[in-house]
Amino acid sequence: MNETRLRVLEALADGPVSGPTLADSHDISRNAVWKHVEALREAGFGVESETEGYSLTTVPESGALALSFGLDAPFEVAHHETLDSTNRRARELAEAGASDVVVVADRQTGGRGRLDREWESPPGGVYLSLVCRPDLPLADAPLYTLAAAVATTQAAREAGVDAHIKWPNDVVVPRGMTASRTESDDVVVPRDGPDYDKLAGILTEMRGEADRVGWVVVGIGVNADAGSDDLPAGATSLRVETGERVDRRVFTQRLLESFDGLRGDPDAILDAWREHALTLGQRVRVETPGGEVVGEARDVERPGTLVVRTADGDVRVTAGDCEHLRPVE
Ligand code: BT5
Repeated sequence: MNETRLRVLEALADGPVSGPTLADSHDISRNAVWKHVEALREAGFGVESETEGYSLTTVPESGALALSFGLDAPFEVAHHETLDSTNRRARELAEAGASDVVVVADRQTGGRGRLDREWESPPGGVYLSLVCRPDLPLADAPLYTLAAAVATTQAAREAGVDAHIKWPNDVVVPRGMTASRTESDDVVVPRDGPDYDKLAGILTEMRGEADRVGWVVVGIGVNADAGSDDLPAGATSLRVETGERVDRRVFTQRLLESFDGLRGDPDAILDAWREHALTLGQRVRVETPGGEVVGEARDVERPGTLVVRTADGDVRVTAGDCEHLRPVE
Protein backbone atom coordinates (compact mmCIF):
# COMPACT_ATOMS: atom_id res chain seq x y z
CA MET A 1 0.00 0.00 0.00
CA ASN A 2 1.28 3.44 -0.96
CA GLU A 3 0.84 5.34 2.32
CA THR A 4 1.53 8.76 0.78
CA ARG A 5 -1.09 8.13 -1.89
CA LEU A 6 -3.62 7.24 0.79
CA ARG A 7 -2.80 10.49 2.67
CA VAL A 8 -3.14 12.49 -0.57
CA LEU A 9 -6.49 10.80 -1.16
CA GLU A 10 -7.67 11.74 2.32
CA ALA A 11 -6.60 15.36 1.71
CA LEU A 12 -8.55 15.41 -1.58
CA ALA A 13 -11.62 14.12 0.23
CA ASP A 14 -11.38 17.16 2.52
CA GLY A 15 -10.65 19.37 -0.51
CA PRO A 16 -10.55 21.40 -2.58
CA VAL A 17 -6.85 21.57 -1.96
CA SER A 18 -4.23 23.11 -4.25
CA GLY A 19 -1.25 21.27 -5.69
CA PRO A 20 1.30 23.45 -3.85
CA THR A 21 -0.52 22.96 -0.51
CA LEU A 22 -0.56 19.20 -1.05
CA ALA A 23 3.11 19.22 -1.93
CA ASP A 24 4.01 21.20 1.21
CA SER A 25 1.85 19.28 3.62
CA HIS A 26 3.09 15.88 2.38
CA ASP A 27 6.66 16.95 1.83
CA ILE A 28 6.66 15.90 -1.81
CA SER A 29 7.30 17.71 -5.09
CA ARG A 30 4.52 19.20 -7.21
CA ASN A 31 5.37 16.69 -9.86
CA ALA A 32 4.83 13.90 -7.32
CA VAL A 33 1.43 15.39 -6.42
CA TRP A 34 0.48 15.32 -10.08
CA LYS A 35 1.61 11.69 -10.37
CA HIS A 36 -0.45 10.67 -7.33
CA VAL A 37 -3.53 12.41 -8.74
CA GLU A 38 -3.09 10.71 -12.11
CA ALA A 39 -2.60 7.32 -10.43
CA LEU A 40 -5.78 7.85 -8.40
CA ARG A 41 -7.71 8.67 -11.57
CA GLU A 42 -6.33 5.54 -13.19
CA ALA A 43 -7.46 3.52 -10.18
CA GLY A 44 -11.01 4.78 -10.79
CA PHE A 45 -11.23 7.70 -8.33
CA GLY A 46 -13.00 10.80 -9.57
CA VAL A 47 -10.69 13.80 -9.00
CA GLU A 48 -11.78 17.23 -10.16
CA SER A 49 -9.34 20.08 -10.58
CA GLU A 50 -10.74 23.58 -10.38
CA THR A 51 -9.31 26.98 -9.54
CA GLU A 52 -9.36 26.30 -5.77
CA GLY A 53 -7.55 23.01 -6.32
CA TYR A 54 -8.27 19.29 -6.43
CA SER A 55 -11.21 17.55 -4.86
CA LEU A 56 -12.46 13.99 -4.68
CA THR A 57 -15.80 13.37 -6.39
CA THR A 58 -16.21 9.59 -6.54
CA VAL A 59 -14.61 6.47 -5.03
CA PRO A 60 -14.53 3.14 -6.92
CA GLU A 61 -16.13 0.05 -5.39
CA SER A 62 -13.02 -2.02 -5.47
CA GLY A 63 -9.23 -1.90 -5.29
CA ALA A 64 -6.76 -1.84 -2.40
CA LEU A 65 -6.78 1.93 -2.06
CA ALA A 66 -10.55 2.25 -2.28
CA LEU A 67 -11.05 -0.44 0.38
CA SER A 68 -8.43 1.12 2.66
CA PHE A 69 -9.85 4.61 2.27
CA GLY A 70 -11.97 5.36 5.35
CA LEU A 71 -11.64 1.80 6.70
CA ASP A 72 -11.85 1.81 10.48
CA ALA A 73 -10.20 -1.58 11.06
CA PRO A 74 -6.51 -2.50 11.10
CA PHE A 75 -6.43 -4.72 8.03
CA GLU A 76 -3.96 -4.35 5.21
CA VAL A 77 -5.83 -4.87 1.94
CA ALA A 78 -4.36 -7.18 -0.72
CA HIS A 79 -6.64 -6.77 -3.72
CA HIS A 80 -6.71 -8.88 -6.90
CA GLU A 81 -9.05 -8.61 -9.84
CA THR A 82 -9.03 -12.37 -10.28
CA LEU A 83 -7.78 -15.18 -8.06
CA ASP A 84 -8.45 -18.89 -8.03
CA SER A 85 -9.42 -18.64 -4.37
CA THR A 86 -8.81 -15.90 -1.82
CA ASN A 87 -8.47 -18.60 0.87
CA ARG A 88 -5.69 -20.28 -1.08
CA ARG A 89 -3.79 -16.99 -1.39
CA ALA A 90 -4.48 -16.10 2.26
CA ARG A 91 -3.08 -19.48 3.43
CA GLU A 92 0.07 -18.75 1.45
CA LEU A 93 0.43 -15.35 3.16
CA ALA A 94 -0.32 -16.89 6.56
CA GLU A 95 2.38 -19.52 6.09
CA ALA A 96 4.79 -16.68 5.21
CA GLY A 97 3.99 -14.98 8.55
CA ALA A 98 1.36 -12.39 7.55
CA SER A 99 -1.22 -11.13 10.01
CA ASP A 100 -4.22 -8.82 9.80
CA VAL A 101 -4.25 -8.91 6.03
CA VAL A 102 -7.44 -9.18 4.03
CA VAL A 103 -7.16 -10.78 0.61
CA VAL A 104 -9.95 -9.53 -1.67
CA ALA A 105 -10.79 -10.57 -5.22
CA ASP A 106 -13.43 -9.27 -7.65
CA ARG A 107 -13.68 -12.75 -9.17
CA GLN A 108 -12.66 -16.26 -8.22
CA THR A 109 -12.08 -19.01 -10.71
CA GLY A 110 -11.83 -21.81 -8.11
CA GLY A 111 -13.79 -20.63 -5.05
CA ARG A 112 -14.20 -23.37 -2.43
CA GLY A 113 -16.82 -24.23 0.14
CA ARG A 114 -16.48 -26.73 2.97
CA LEU A 115 -15.64 -30.37 2.21
CA ASP A 116 -14.15 -29.23 -1.10
CA ARG A 117 -17.52 -28.11 -2.44
CA GLU A 118 -17.56 -25.37 -5.03
CA TRP A 119 -18.33 -21.74 -4.22
CA GLU A 120 -19.74 -20.07 -7.32
CA SER A 121 -18.21 -16.63 -7.59
CA PRO A 122 -20.15 -14.58 -10.13
CA PRO A 123 -19.29 -10.93 -10.80
CA GLY A 124 -20.69 -8.52 -8.24
CA GLY A 125 -19.81 -10.74 -5.29
CA VAL A 126 -17.59 -9.97 -2.34
CA TYR A 127 -14.87 -12.59 -1.97
CA LEU A 128 -12.43 -12.07 0.84
CA SER A 129 -10.20 -13.97 3.25
CA LEU A 130 -8.86 -12.61 6.51
CA VAL A 131 -5.49 -13.72 7.81
CA CYS A 132 -5.36 -13.50 11.60
CA ARG A 133 -3.06 -14.78 14.33
CA PRO A 134 -5.26 -14.70 17.41
CA ASP A 135 -3.94 -15.56 20.83
CA LEU A 136 -6.44 -18.36 21.37
CA PRO A 137 -6.42 -22.01 22.40
CA LEU A 138 -6.87 -24.23 19.35
CA ALA A 139 -10.29 -25.35 20.54
CA ASP A 140 -11.59 -21.77 20.42
CA ALA A 141 -10.76 -21.21 16.73
CA PRO A 142 -14.41 -21.80 15.62
CA LEU A 143 -15.27 -18.52 17.39
CA TYR A 144 -13.75 -16.80 14.37
CA THR A 145 -16.27 -18.47 12.07
CA LEU A 146 -19.07 -17.31 14.34
CA ALA A 147 -17.66 -13.77 14.42
CA ALA A 148 -17.50 -13.75 10.62
CA ALA A 149 -21.12 -14.92 10.36
CA VAL A 150 -22.24 -12.20 12.79
CA ALA A 151 -20.22 -9.51 11.00
CA THR A 152 -21.62 -10.53 7.60
CA THR A 153 -25.16 -10.58 8.99
CA GLN A 154 -24.76 -7.16 10.60
CA ALA A 155 -23.34 -5.65 7.40
CA ALA A 156 -26.20 -7.18 5.38
CA ARG A 157 -28.75 -5.78 7.84
CA GLU A 158 -27.16 -2.34 7.55
CA ALA A 159 -27.66 -2.70 3.80
CA GLY A 160 -31.36 -3.27 4.48
CA VAL A 161 -31.53 -7.07 4.18
CA ASP A 162 -33.24 -9.36 6.69
CA ALA A 163 -30.19 -11.62 7.12
CA HIS A 164 -29.94 -14.43 9.68
CA ILE A 165 -27.38 -17.07 10.59
CA LYS A 166 -27.93 -20.73 9.90
CA TRP A 167 -25.62 -22.98 11.90
CA PRO A 168 -22.76 -23.37 11.47
CA ASN A 169 -21.60 -20.94 8.80
CA ASP A 170 -24.31 -19.78 6.43
CA VAL A 171 -25.88 -16.37 6.23
CA VAL A 172 -29.39 -16.73 4.83
CA VAL A 173 -32.50 -14.68 4.14
CA PRO A 174 -35.81 -16.27 5.16
CA ARG A 175 -38.33 -16.40 2.33
CA GLY A 176 -41.15 -14.01 3.01
CA MET A 177 -44.03 -16.32 2.21
CA THR A 178 -43.07 -19.94 1.92
CA ALA A 179 -46.56 -21.30 1.82
CA SER A 180 -49.04 -21.99 -0.94
CA ARG A 181 -52.79 -22.41 -0.67
CA THR A 182 -54.51 -25.70 -1.30
CA GLU A 183 -57.69 -25.91 -3.31
CA SER A 184 -59.80 -25.91 -0.20
CA ASP A 185 -58.03 -22.59 0.32
CA ASP A 186 -57.98 -22.18 4.08
CA VAL A 187 -55.14 -24.55 4.81
CA VAL A 188 -51.64 -23.24 4.29
CA VAL A 189 -49.18 -25.91 3.22
CA PRO A 190 -45.47 -25.23 3.38
CA ARG A 191 -43.56 -25.56 0.12
CA ASP A 192 -40.95 -28.25 -0.23
CA GLY A 193 -37.31 -27.37 0.30
CA PRO A 194 -35.66 -24.84 2.57
CA ASP A 195 -37.50 -21.76 3.73
CA TYR A 196 -34.51 -19.48 3.15
CA ASP A 197 -32.04 -18.49 0.44
CA LYS A 198 -28.30 -18.43 0.96
CA LEU A 199 -26.68 -15.02 0.93
CA ALA A 200 -23.17 -15.86 2.13
CA GLY A 201 -20.93 -18.71 3.17
CA ILE A 202 -17.83 -18.92 5.34
CA LEU A 203 -14.85 -21.25 5.10
CA THR A 204 -12.37 -21.21 7.99
CA GLU A 205 -8.99 -22.88 7.77
CA MET A 206 -6.21 -22.83 10.32
CA ARG A 207 -2.93 -24.15 11.54
CA GLY A 208 -2.22 -24.92 15.16
CA GLU A 209 1.05 -24.56 17.00
CA ALA A 210 1.10 -26.81 20.08
CA ASP A 211 -2.34 -26.16 21.57
CA ARG A 212 -2.63 -22.55 20.34
CA VAL A 213 -3.90 -21.14 17.07
CA GLY A 214 -0.93 -20.39 14.79
CA TRP A 215 -2.93 -18.70 12.08
CA VAL A 216 -6.53 -18.70 11.00
CA VAL A 217 -7.88 -17.81 7.57
CA VAL A 218 -11.54 -16.83 7.50
CA GLY A 219 -12.93 -16.86 3.96
CA ILE A 220 -16.21 -15.08 3.34
CA GLY A 221 -18.18 -15.14 0.10
CA VAL A 222 -21.19 -12.83 -0.16
CA ASN A 223 -23.61 -12.47 -3.06
CA ALA A 224 -23.62 -8.70 -2.98
CA ASP A 225 -24.37 -6.93 -6.24
CA ALA A 226 -25.08 -10.05 -8.31
CA GLY A 227 -28.39 -10.21 -10.17
CA SER A 228 -30.66 -13.25 -9.92
CA ASP A 229 -29.55 -14.60 -13.33
CA ASP A 230 -25.98 -14.96 -12.05
CA LEU A 231 -26.87 -16.83 -8.86
CA PRO A 232 -27.08 -20.58 -8.31
CA ALA A 233 -30.37 -22.16 -7.25
CA GLY A 234 -31.21 -21.52 -3.61
CA ALA A 235 -29.09 -18.37 -3.47
CA THR A 236 -29.96 -14.72 -3.07
CA SER A 237 -28.00 -11.48 -3.06
CA LEU A 238 -28.14 -8.09 -1.36
CA ARG A 239 -29.18 -6.63 -4.70
CA VAL A 240 -31.97 -9.15 -5.25
CA GLU A 241 -33.29 -8.53 -1.72
CA THR A 242 -33.17 -4.74 -1.79
CA GLY A 243 -33.90 -4.24 -5.48
CA GLU A 244 -31.05 -1.73 -5.57
CA ARG A 245 -27.42 -1.56 -6.62
CA VAL A 246 -25.04 -2.34 -3.78
CA ASP A 247 -21.77 -0.54 -3.14
CA ARG A 248 -19.40 -3.45 -2.49
CA ARG A 249 -16.80 -1.16 -0.95
CA VAL A 250 -19.14 0.17 1.72
CA PHE A 251 -20.45 -3.33 2.45
CA THR A 252 -16.94 -4.81 2.71
CA GLN A 253 -15.76 -2.07 5.03
CA ARG A 254 -18.76 -2.46 7.38
CA LEU A 255 -18.15 -6.21 7.45
CA LEU A 256 -14.45 -5.81 8.30
CA GLU A 257 -15.17 -3.20 10.98
CA SER A 258 -17.83 -5.35 12.59
CA PHE A 259 -15.55 -8.42 12.55
CA ASP A 260 -12.71 -6.42 14.09
CA GLY A 261 -14.99 -5.11 16.84
CA LEU A 262 -16.10 -8.63 17.75
CA ARG A 263 -13.07 -10.85 17.35
CA GLY A 264 -11.55 -10.21 20.77
CA ASP A 265 -14.75 -10.73 22.74
CA PRO A 266 -16.08 -14.34 22.79
CA ASP A 267 -19.12 -13.45 24.94
CA ALA A 268 -20.16 -10.68 22.54
CA ILE A 269 -19.71 -13.04 19.58
CA LEU A 270 -21.96 -15.69 21.14
CA ASP A 271 -24.62 -13.20 22.26
CA ALA A 272 -24.76 -11.59 18.82
CA TRP A 273 -24.79 -15.02 17.14
CA ARG A 274 -27.78 -16.12 19.23
CA GLU A 275 -29.58 -12.86 18.51
CA HIS A 276 -29.14 -13.22 14.74
CA ALA A 277 -29.71 -16.99 14.54
CA LEU A 278 -32.39 -18.57 12.40
CA THR A 279 -31.53 -22.08 13.57
CA LEU A 280 -32.27 -21.73 17.30
CA GLY A 281 -35.73 -22.95 18.26
CA GLN A 282 -36.09 -24.89 14.99
CA ARG A 283 -36.37 -28.62 14.44
CA VAL A 284 -33.17 -29.64 12.71
CA ARG A 285 -31.46 -32.61 11.20
CA VAL A 286 -27.68 -32.43 11.40
CA GLU A 287 -25.49 -34.75 9.35
CA THR A 288 -22.39 -35.23 11.47
CA PRO A 289 -19.35 -37.38 10.84
CA GLY A 290 -20.72 -39.65 13.60
CA GLY A 291 -24.26 -39.96 12.17
CA GLU A 292 -27.52 -38.04 12.01
CA VAL A 293 -28.87 -35.96 14.91
CA VAL A 294 -32.54 -34.89 14.85
CA GLY A 295 -34.20 -32.64 17.39
CA GLU A 296 -34.77 -29.04 18.44
CA ALA A 297 -31.81 -26.65 18.19
CA ARG A 298 -31.65 -25.17 21.70
CA ASP A 299 -28.49 -23.12 21.91
CA VAL A 300 -25.02 -22.47 20.63
CA GLU A 301 -22.19 -22.79 23.16
CA ARG A 302 -18.57 -21.72 23.06
CA PRO A 303 -16.78 -22.16 20.72
CA GLY A 304 -19.67 -22.80 18.29
CA THR A 305 -21.21 -26.08 19.45
CA LEU A 306 -24.88 -26.61 18.59
CA VAL A 307 -26.99 -28.08 21.39
CA VAL A 308 -29.80 -30.25 19.99
CA ARG A 309 -32.56 -31.58 22.21
CA THR A 310 -33.35 -35.09 20.96
CA ALA A 311 -35.66 -37.82 22.22
CA ASP A 312 -32.61 -39.18 24.07
CA GLY A 313 -31.61 -35.90 25.68
CA ASP A 314 -29.29 -33.06 24.68
CA VAL A 315 -26.67 -33.83 22.04
CA ARG A 316 -23.77 -31.44 21.37
CA VAL A 317 -22.68 -31.14 17.75
CA THR A 318 -19.42 -29.49 16.76
CA ALA A 319 -19.45 -30.00 12.98
CA GLY A 320 -21.88 -31.03 10.28
CA ASP A 321 -24.45 -29.93 7.72
CA CYS A 322 -27.67 -28.69 9.26
CA GLU A 323 -31.11 -28.84 7.68
CA HIS A 324 -34.11 -27.01 9.12
CA LEU A 325 -37.13 -29.33 9.26
CA ARG A 326 -40.79 -28.48 8.97
CA PRO A 327 -42.57 -28.13 12.29
CA VAL A 328 -44.63 -31.21 13.15
CA GLU A 329 -48.26 -30.49 12.12
C1 BT5 B 1 -19.64 -22.42 2.28
O1 BT5 B 1 -19.45 -23.75 2.11
O2 BT5 B 1 -20.69 -21.88 2.34
C2 BT5 B 1 -18.33 -21.62 2.37
C3 BT5 B 1 -18.14 -20.71 1.19
C4 BT5 B 1 -16.91 -19.85 1.35
C5 BT5 B 1 -16.62 -19.06 0.12
C6 BT5 B 1 -15.52 -18.04 0.34
S1 BT5 B 1 -15.36 -16.94 -0.99
C7 BT5 B 1 -13.90 -16.33 -0.37
C8 BT5 B 1 -13.14 -17.53 0.16
N1 BT5 B 1 -12.36 -18.15 -0.87
C9 BT5 B 1 -12.78 -19.41 -1.13
O3 BT5 B 1 -12.28 -20.19 -1.99
N2 BT5 B 1 -13.82 -19.71 -0.33
C10 BT5 B 1 -14.13 -18.62 0.56
P1 BT5 B 1 -20.59 -24.84 2.19
O4 BT5 B 1 -21.35 -24.69 3.45
O5 BT5 B 1 -19.90 -26.12 1.90
O6 BT5 B 1 -21.57 -24.48 1.01
C11 BT5 B 1 -21.24 -24.74 -0.33
C12 BT5 B 1 -22.55 -24.91 -1.09
O7 BT5 B 1 -23.20 -23.63 -1.22
C13 BT5 B 1 -22.38 -25.41 -2.51
O8 BT5 B 1 -22.32 -26.82 -2.55
C14 BT5 B 1 -23.62 -24.86 -3.20
O9 BT5 B 1 -24.73 -25.68 -2.92
C15 BT5 B 1 -23.86 -23.55 -2.48
N3 BT5 B 1 -23.29 -22.40 -3.22
C16 BT5 B 1 -22.22 -22.37 -4.04
N4 BT5 B 1 -22.00 -21.13 -4.48
C17 BT5 B 1 -22.95 -20.35 -3.92
C18 BT5 B 1 -23.25 -18.96 -3.98
N5 BT5 B 1 -22.53 -18.08 -4.68
N6 BT5 B 1 -24.31 -18.52 -3.25
C19 BT5 B 1 -25.06 -19.36 -2.51
N7 BT5 B 1 -24.83 -20.68 -2.43
C20 BT5 B 1 -23.78 -21.16 -3.11
